[in-house]
Amino acid sequence: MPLETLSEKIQMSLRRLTGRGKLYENDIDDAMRDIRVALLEADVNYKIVKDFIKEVKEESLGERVMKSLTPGDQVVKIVHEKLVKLMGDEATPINLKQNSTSVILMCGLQGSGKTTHAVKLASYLRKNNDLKPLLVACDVYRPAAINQLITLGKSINCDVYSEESNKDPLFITKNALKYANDNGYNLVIIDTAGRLQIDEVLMKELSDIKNIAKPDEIMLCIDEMTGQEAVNVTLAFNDLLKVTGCILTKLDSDTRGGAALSIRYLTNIPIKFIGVGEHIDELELFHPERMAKRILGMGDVVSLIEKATSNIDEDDAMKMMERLQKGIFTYNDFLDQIKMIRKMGSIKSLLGMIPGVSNQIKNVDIDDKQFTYIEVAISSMTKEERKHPDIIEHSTSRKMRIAEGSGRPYQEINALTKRFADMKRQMLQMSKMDPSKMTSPQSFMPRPAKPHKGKGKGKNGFRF
Ligand SMILES: Nc1nc2c(ncn2[C@@H]2O[C@H](COP(=O)(O)OP(=O)(O)OP(=O)(O)O)[C@@H](O)[C@H]2O)c(=O)[nH]1
Ligand SMILES: [Mg+2]
Repeated sequence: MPLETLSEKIQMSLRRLTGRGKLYENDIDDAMRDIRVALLEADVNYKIVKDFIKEVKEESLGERVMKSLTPGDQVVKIVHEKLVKLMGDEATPINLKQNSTSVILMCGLQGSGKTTHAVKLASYLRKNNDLKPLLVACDVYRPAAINQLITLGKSINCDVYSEESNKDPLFITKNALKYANDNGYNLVIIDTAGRLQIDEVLMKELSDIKNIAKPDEIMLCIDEMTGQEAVNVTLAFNDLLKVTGCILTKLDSDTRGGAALSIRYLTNIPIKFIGVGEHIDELELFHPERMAKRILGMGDVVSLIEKATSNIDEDDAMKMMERLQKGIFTYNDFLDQIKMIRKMGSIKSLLGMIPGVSNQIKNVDIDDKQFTYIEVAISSMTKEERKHPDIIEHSTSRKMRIAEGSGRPYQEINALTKRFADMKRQMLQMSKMDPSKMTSPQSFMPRPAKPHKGKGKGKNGFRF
């Protein structure tokens, strides 16, 4: 889980304040000292830490807290508000053109995640903004870099423009833009080369590509593992390129959180996305509010719901609902449900988004392999058995055969059939409720973000 240590330490110091009827100045001092250490250990810039603690303390000693019946909760609220402010208050939408081809230029140091995130963005914007993306391979220095982009592009069925014989990124950019216009692509994402350190040749090349491509977004990939050094890297890239947004990558790794909490405050460049895994789906919009909630262990139900909405197909969910209303629930349906859940990520990461749960499960080993065992067991059932679960439930010989076929113990298969029967009963009971009062699970959820078309904002972006 990202920022786990920081999150734990802040929560621990705040927990000592909550649940008490009265707080004294030295209670607040103690908590602030611990939070200060936690932030410094997370590699947050010392100036930010100083300002942050000062503001939180001042407000915590004010009337709003001292006169409150739940002063500890008020301090938590203040810490939350200040964290949100530190990270930029509001989410900043991506800049895209409405009626012509948008261009995103990726940049960043070597290994910061440019290629992976070029592809993640292509997939994300195709899904959420209905765009037709073209990835462009402008890292011409390593043949492997072009192949990496081609392979990743293929994995999501996205076209990649590359030129094997051409070693000039400027020509490739020009040709790619023409190719995109001639072939109906309305989003061009340019992957570029990285260097270990900022060097003049690279910057010149990026700035030449920028002049040709006139990008709507210059996205800087920043590896969260670099801590507060990220600030200097961002400032250096910004000096030469006028970066329009950051993607904070590898937030799933053992990161300390320094970059997430420092970049916006010290550079004024918004973090627009976060990369939370190597997989192409593991990209999220950056919401200061939600990030602050995650840090404070207040859960992030909105992100959880969004994950569900973007990964569960509405038609599939409706079909399943209709089948349930007809009293049908088979092992095939169960398999489909498991697949839907698995698409959203690991169970532990999903549970961690529920308020109050992340703390309780942090030392619990939640084994996603259980799902695999169920899938293997179901795949060892015959077509007939999957459609008519009843014929397995009371047949020892069938259960033994399934156990043997799947390599799982008999007791496990026995328990699975019992649990399945219980689940089926409960689901069918639910589906017999007054249908006029029923809603599909999907209708509780917000719509996936669509390009913002409303008046007022002037820019094309997401609806939040
Ligand atoms: N865990 C994790 N790994 C990531 C993430 N993003 C990228 N990676 C991994 O980091 C490594 C480098 O990513 P790339 O996308 O190749 O980075 P790059 O900036 O294109 O690298 P160069 O082209 O060499 O400059 C790869 O092994 C990626 O799988 C992320 O969000 N989380
Ligand atoms: Mg690369």
